[in-house]
Amino acid sequence: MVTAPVLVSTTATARTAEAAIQSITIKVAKQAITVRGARGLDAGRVKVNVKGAGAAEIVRFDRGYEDREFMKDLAAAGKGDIKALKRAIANVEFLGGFESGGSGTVVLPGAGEYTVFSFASRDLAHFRAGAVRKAPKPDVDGKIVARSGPTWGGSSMMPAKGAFWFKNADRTVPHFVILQQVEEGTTTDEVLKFLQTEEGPPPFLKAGMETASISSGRSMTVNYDLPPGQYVIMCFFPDPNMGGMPHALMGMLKMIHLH
Ligand SMILES: [Cu+2]
Repeated sequence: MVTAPVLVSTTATARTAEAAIQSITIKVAKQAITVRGARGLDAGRVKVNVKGAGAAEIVRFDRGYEDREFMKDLAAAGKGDIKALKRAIANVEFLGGFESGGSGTVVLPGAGEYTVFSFASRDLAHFRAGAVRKAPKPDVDGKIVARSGPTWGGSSMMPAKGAFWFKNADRTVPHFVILQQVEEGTTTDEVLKFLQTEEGPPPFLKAGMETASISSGRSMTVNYDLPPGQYVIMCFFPDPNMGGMPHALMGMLKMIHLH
């Protein structure tokens, strides 16, 4: 980044914007999830850092749907119970989150209680947010958009390090992003064939990253730092209208280059 002399007024604006972004840190352990920095938190855009044993996902429950129902539905959905999956999708707003070591920003839509869960923990954490405080969207280097179909839209090229904007523009179901490095020249047909048959060596290289899920209409920004190369964008959220089939197996695959 270039450091240049700036006008006093610009500096003042930048300082205000910086102060306006709040930040929380989520630590995931098998027995417990802890949230730091949530005291006095306002809703709106919040910086989130995740540490510990696994990914953290921030959600908001509908009135009358609580921890017990969520844990039950999550476990049942994982075993292929489509009714439980549909109930969870209907009652839970997925707001985003990051894998361990990951960070970015998520938007808390309004005052109220939020829940944090992780597939790596048996615990749930809760925190409250006050009324929405306006905070600017951070600059991004690319965008990844989930669309109805389901298909991917957005950038076909991004820098290897930066932040991308992930938006769920699909009207129906939650989606998440996996960026998985592949051999240069790999096609989505080749990846799909592997996913469907699981025959032959996986066409995947070592590098990759993933985000938590976001519901229809939600977005988040995701910081990333990956080796340059070709990546396939995938989502494995189970589709309730396709018997729980992960979206990637329905062909929700797109190639992107990081340079
Ligand atoms: Cu999906």
